[in-house]
Amino acid sequence: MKCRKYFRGSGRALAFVFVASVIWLLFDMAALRVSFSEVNSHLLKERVARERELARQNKPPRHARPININNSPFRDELMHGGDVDLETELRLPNKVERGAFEFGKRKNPANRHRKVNKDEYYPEAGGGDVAAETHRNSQSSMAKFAMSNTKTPFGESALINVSKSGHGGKEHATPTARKAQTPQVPRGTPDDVPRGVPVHSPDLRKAPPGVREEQVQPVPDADARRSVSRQKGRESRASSASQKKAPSGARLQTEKLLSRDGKAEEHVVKGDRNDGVISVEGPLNRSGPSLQPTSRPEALPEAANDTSSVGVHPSGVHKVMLIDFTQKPRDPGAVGQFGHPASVPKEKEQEMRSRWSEGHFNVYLSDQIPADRAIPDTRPEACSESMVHDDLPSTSVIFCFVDEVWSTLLRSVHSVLNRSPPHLLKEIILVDDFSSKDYLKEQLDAYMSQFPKVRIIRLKERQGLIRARLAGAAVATGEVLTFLDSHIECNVGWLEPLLQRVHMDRKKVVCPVIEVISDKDMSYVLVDNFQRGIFKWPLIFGWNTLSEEAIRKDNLKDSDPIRCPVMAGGLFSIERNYFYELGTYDPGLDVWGGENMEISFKIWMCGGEIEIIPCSRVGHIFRGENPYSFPKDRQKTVERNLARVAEVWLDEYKDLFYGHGYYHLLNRNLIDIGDLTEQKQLREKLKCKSFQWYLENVYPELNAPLVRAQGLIFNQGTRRCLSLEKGWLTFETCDLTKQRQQFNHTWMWYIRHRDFCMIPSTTNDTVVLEPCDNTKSHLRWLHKSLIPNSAMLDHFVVDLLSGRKCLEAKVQGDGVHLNDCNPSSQLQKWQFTHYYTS
Ligand code: LR7
Ligand code: MN
Repeated sequence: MKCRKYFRGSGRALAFVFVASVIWLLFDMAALRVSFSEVNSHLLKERVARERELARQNKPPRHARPININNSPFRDELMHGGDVDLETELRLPNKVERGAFEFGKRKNPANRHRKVNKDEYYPEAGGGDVAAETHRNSQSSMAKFAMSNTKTPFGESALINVSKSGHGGKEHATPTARKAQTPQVPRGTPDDVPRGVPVHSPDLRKAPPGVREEQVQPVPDADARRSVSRQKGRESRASSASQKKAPSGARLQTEKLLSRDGKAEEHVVKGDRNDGVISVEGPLNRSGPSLQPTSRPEALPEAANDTSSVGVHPSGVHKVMLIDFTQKPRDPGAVGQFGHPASVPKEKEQEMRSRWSEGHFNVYLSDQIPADRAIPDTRPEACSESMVHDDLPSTSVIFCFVDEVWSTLLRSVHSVLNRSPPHLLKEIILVDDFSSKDYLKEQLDAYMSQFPKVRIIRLKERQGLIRARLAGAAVATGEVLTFLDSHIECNVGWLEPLLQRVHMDRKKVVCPVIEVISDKDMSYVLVDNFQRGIFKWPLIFGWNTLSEEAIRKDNLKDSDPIRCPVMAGGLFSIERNYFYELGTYDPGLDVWGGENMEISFKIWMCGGEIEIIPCSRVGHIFRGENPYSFPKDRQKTVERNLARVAEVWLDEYKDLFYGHGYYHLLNRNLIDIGDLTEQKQLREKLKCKSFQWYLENVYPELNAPLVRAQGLIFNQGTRRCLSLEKGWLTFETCDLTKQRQQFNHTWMWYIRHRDFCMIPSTTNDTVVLEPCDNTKSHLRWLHKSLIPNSAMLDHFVVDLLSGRKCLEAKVQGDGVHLNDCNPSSQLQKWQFTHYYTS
């Protein structure tokens, strides 16, 4: 009865309100959990991975494994060279495999790549209505998303971008409709434009210098314009709603819209990510002074610099933005559009061939392709749903170039301008490494003056890419540095996933998946999933697909970050302050090569991490040759760089580097690798871990035995083992427990007992002991069969001025001496207990 009383009149109302609030609270909590689940699951996965990593550290020492050199590209060059036994193909080391590293044939980078299935990625190419479920790319799911009228954190604005992005998606399945909306971009012919200037670009070059387009924004097609006006209708409701929900939520953007008379007008566009409403506030007055390309970015307009104006979702996260701005409507019929392969007409083949050497790729075709062509969205499906924080750091993008082809350089810059959220792109720094081409001087200045975010730095003499990058970094003002090669195309959504990882942990150095822009037909080709950068001896970069087991063990999805033992080098983001904390690159590295090894070892060993982020993808033109000259000999330059890296970072493992064909680098009379004091001090100062730690924790799959062979040395003729007693070499009954019977065959081919090495006397045929010294070539004993093509390792052969001699046990078994080599002599046959090379 008492109870019923409470449910009467105002009591009933109170109770109802109470129950309703509890339910509301529960819903709210559930919603919050959902929005964070993606971020949390990443964090969780990372924690699990770290725990596994810790567990892995309790493994037995790594150098006791036998080695297999069958896969080695330099197998033939090394008589008994050791190598990794990874299921790996060394691919794309590009120049590294040539010149100094003329080991085997260069493999085709395309091996690593899956060609984009045209039906899958270019539904419009089929000219038909391709069912949305046939698309594996993100836009198809986004399209479905749109149809089911579900709201993204950006609401419909994100969906509008999807349909505008020009690749995939139901909206793009009808080329005829698209053609009706988008005026054709006239294409020139190579004959009517200056050489090296993309044929579609004259109108871009004509842009009045006073026009500042620091944010290259889309001219929306009819669909997009419709959406904007639809949204405009909801303007007042939205703006009051957004003010209530998130005071800082209104995102300031400029957008170029077509006015009724067809003229482009710039508007301030406010987008509230929470409900996706965009409001247009009228033309923006931009009559300020035009920026010179080399001017400081502080002068950039507020909207471009103000990262605090980013819309804030109540949860602080949003879905990765799919931006693909273009200056003009895309011509679907343009050469190479949508990343399609392009072909050279018969009558142009001669021209194509003659221009090949300008860039060592199909320069003729590159010049035909629009500077802002669309490319297929090749990200794994889950990427379009992944969340990033609203307050990501801004980045400076640094392109270094020397004699880069005009059209590829432009396409690289446009891909960054067009596919990066403007508030995250602080600036683009072009570092001209003393190019010799005229078009890279005033013509480039004039062209880039349209884009106040682009700055050009010119080096007064050729520095090479390493010091050029440092020059770019020195003037950069973004919180993150993003280095890119100057012949790339950034794909949609490439930037946020990189910055997200840096934002999560400033010591993460992140790389996009590097896809292939074919050097022949300029098509955009996606690469296989689960690839990471690795190296083989002697520090040769390659790609390696994660094993099924590794994928299963870490429960990896194709969109999850991949830990990467070494980066390819050209494309990565690093927090600016962290880059300096690490001491940047070794500035003593010249021109090209080895810097990717150096920075990779430095990052891992000094407390950072390198990851490949599958949701970030950038195409790169892999070239068969460097299209520029080297100030000094190319081979010597790269070898010298690698020797510097080995000396500073490899500890005792540097023997593996020199022992894989680089013995000559040990002769400092022949090669001066420069002063390394500062680099070694830096490693001390940063308290970096050992290379052994790196091998055990970052790259345990690499076999890195410290010696070629070790243990007892058994002599077939005496049936006893070599022993070192009181400074004399003699024989004893074999006994594994006796220290004096323990020898190594080192990477330098020395026969070593502790710190002493066996050397042939120069006066007679005796063998004596001397302190080991890696630079002394006369200590080298090849261990090999004297019978041609035999795999048996039995003789110890030494090359003396007087000729070739073999190590032989004295008949009495009381010592060793040198004798003429005899393939059948049992006294000349020796065997170690363990071999780490075959
Ligand atoms: O003296 C030079 N000055 C420069 O500014 C030499 C080069 N450069 C510029 C050049 O114009 C280009 O933009 O530096 C950039 C890289 O030179 P590339 O494109 O000739 O190098 P690459 O792509 O053949 O080689 C890879 O390895 C190099 C080793 O030093 C660099 O790390 C490159 O950045 C790197 N490229 C990539 O990682 C892209 C993916 C390739 C792979 C695998
Ligand atoms: Mn390159």
